[in-house]
Parts: sequence; C-alpha cells; structure tokens
Amino acid sequence: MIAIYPGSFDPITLGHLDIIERGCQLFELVIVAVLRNPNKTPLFTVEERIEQIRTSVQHLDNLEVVSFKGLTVEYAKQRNAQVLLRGLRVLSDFEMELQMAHTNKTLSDKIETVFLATSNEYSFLSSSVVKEIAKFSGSVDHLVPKHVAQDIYKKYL
Ligand code: COD
Repeated sequence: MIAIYPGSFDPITLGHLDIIERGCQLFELVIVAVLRNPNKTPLFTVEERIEQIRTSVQHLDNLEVVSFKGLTVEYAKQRNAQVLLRGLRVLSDFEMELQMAHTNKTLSDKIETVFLATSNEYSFLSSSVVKEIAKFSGSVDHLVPKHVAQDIYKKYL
C-alpha cells in the first residue's frame, strides 16, 4: 500500500521524522509531499525543504520526497496512493485533522486518512515552535536534524 505524507515541512522536525520512520514500517512506499502553496510565505523554499528532508531520510529506502500543487487527494490519485498519512499531537490537531480528513473523503471516498499518534517526546513540537525559538536566538539542536538546525541559524543570522 502506498501512503502520501503531505505537509508544509517548513522545516522538517524530529516529530515529522518520527512519523516518516514509523510510516515506512507500515507501508510499502511513503511519499513525503511538500505543498507548493502560493498563499504562504515560508522560511524555506520548497526546494530547500525537499533537500532538507532528503538529507534526513537517507537511511530509509521505501520513501520518496516530492513537491505537489493543488489538492492532496488529486495528487494521491495520480500516484495510486490509497492512504494520506497524518500525525496527531494534541486535541487541537484532532479538530483540524478530522475536518481535513472528512473534506478529503468527500473529494475521494477511495482514499483513507491514517493518523499516527505523536511519540511522547515530540508532542509539543511543531515547525512554528522551532522557528520561534530560533528567531530569539535559542538552540533548536534537540528539535530538528543537525543540518536543518544549521540552515535555520543561517536564515536568522
Ligand atoms: N508529532 C507528530 N506529528 C506531527 C508533529 C509532531 N511533533 N509535527 C507535525 N506533525 C504532523 C502534523 O500534524 C501533520 O499531520 C503533518 O505532520 C504535517 O505537518 P505540517 O505542519 O508540516 O503540514 P500542514 O499540516 O501545514 O499540511 C497541510 C496540508 C499541506 C497537508 C494541507 O493544507 C493540504 O492538504 N493542502 C492542499 C489543499 C487541499 O487538498 N485541501 C483540502 C483539504 S482541507
């Protein structure tokens, strides 16, 4: 079974990486799909984020990292994926994720959303938290892969 793990990944965190690694144990192929979203001003370009993710997942072989535009379910159909993989941290994630899963189900009833609960140590972790800490010169070494931390420090220099 093929799963798409869609997201912004601006930047990838250890929480995302944990979901990717666990997803790779469950599915034949996991496609990490970075949304090209013209309505957002990200810290990193899509190309930078793809590079960061690829460098972080070199130890996994049933994985692809790509970008996509438009609706996630349409991209999933193009790739013959049956599953959208998502992570859940806190109750507020659940509300938003459930709404998204129901919306996606109305767009394609053949594609299921599968949620993985965050690992305990990453339940507070988001890309926004990482950017907030780095912006105020705090260390993010324990929150993102090493090369990503270096990229973040360079951006905020
Ligand atoms: N532990 C576990 N899971 C985590 C953690 C963590 N510490 N941090 C993040 N995650 C999970 C998130 O809950 C999410 O499931 C996933 O990782 C990706 O997170 P983000 O923040 O990088 O990406 P999002 O949530 O901003 O991505 C949103 C999408 C791009 C998937 C969404 O906007 C989308 O599908 N857009 C395309 C348009 C579309 O199809 N719209 C219809 C659906 S409403």
